[in-house]
Order: sequence, then C-alpha cells, then structure tokens
Amino acid sequence: MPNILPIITYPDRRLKLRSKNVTEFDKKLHTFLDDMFETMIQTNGIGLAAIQVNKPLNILIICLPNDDEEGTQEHANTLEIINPTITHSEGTIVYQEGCLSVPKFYEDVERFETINITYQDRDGKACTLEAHELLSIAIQHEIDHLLGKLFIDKLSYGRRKKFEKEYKRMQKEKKAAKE
Ligand code: QAP
Ligand code: CO
Repeated sequence: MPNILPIITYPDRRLKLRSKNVTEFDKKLHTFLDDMFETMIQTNGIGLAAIQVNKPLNILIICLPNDDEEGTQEHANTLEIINPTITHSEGTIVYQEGCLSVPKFYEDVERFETINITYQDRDGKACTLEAHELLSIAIQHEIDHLLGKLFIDKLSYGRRKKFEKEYKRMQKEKKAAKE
C-alpha cells in the first residue's frame, strides 16, 4: 500500500529550493512516485511536485480529472514527468490557480497556452509532449516548483499584498481554533 506523505506549506523555506535531476530510475523511485500519487489524490490535488513532499528532485505528477460527472482521477492517466525541459512555448492563457502548498487561496495567473517539453518517464525513457490549456498550465505550475517558485510569486504587487493579508488572517484563525 502506498503512503500518504506530509505536504510542505507556505511560508516553509524548503519550497524555495531548486530541485536536482533524477539519475536512478529504480524501485525506490517507483515507490516514491506511487506515494506521490496517493498523496495527491487524498488531498484533492491534480498536480504535485516532489519538493512539496520534501524531496528536492525534478519530479512532477499530474492527473487531470476525467471529463465526466464523477471527474474520476485514474492512476493509469497520470503523467509522471521527470527531469523536464520546456523546448517551446506559445500564446498566453489566464487561469485561477491554487496549490496544495498554499491551501485555500486561489488567484488568476498568466501562463503560456502551449508548451512543448522533453522529459523522462519512470524507466528513464526520453519522451516529448505538446500540452495545451489546463495540462500546459499544470505542467508550468509544477515546473515552477522545481525552480523554487510558487504561483503567488507571479502575482502583481497589489494581489500579492491581498494574499499576505488573507493568509495572515487564516493563520490567526487556525491558531485561535486550537486554543
Ligand atoms: C496545480 O494544484 C495546478 O487550496 C495543482 O485547499 C493549479 O492540485 C494545476 C488544492 C492550477 C492546474 C491549474 C488546492 C487542493 C489543489 C487547495 C492543485 C486546496 C485543496 C491544488
Ligand atoms: Co503547487
């Protein structure tokens, strides 16, 4: 059975680390990828970067919900992207993003509409992918994590201020609920 791993949340400084490339495509990596998937599903995520569970390696997973009533997320449909590089980007798109490491806060972010990437799969095989819209947004969001960046780092000065204010208020409320 896979394990649910604890997720690091803002303002933890470990989220600012730059992740390193994966060199060993072994059983340990496969177990870790399965734990990442379980963690993402149990926390209602659609994407997760390894650094969010305290492993500074260039690994991200994405599982978009099915386009049906249930919006099921299937392990078989999960993209496991290791050591990615963006080779081409085009167009712009704005989407209201969230992040498991910045719980309960959502804000519009501008990204490329289309990206092409090269990466490796869990067996180390070289792959390429052209992504559009939500998948493209999700990959860019997760690649930013590998570079130590969060979506809130991309907000305008005014919106960042709004975030800091809301976040402080939430932390206070959490503290008050504990006492
Ligand atoms: C990144 O984000 C992403 O605040 C993945 O309370 C963002 O899975 C991909 C989540 C935008 C595509 C578009 C956030 C769950 C999940 C929360 C997530 C929360 C519970 C975020
Ligand atoms: Co995130």
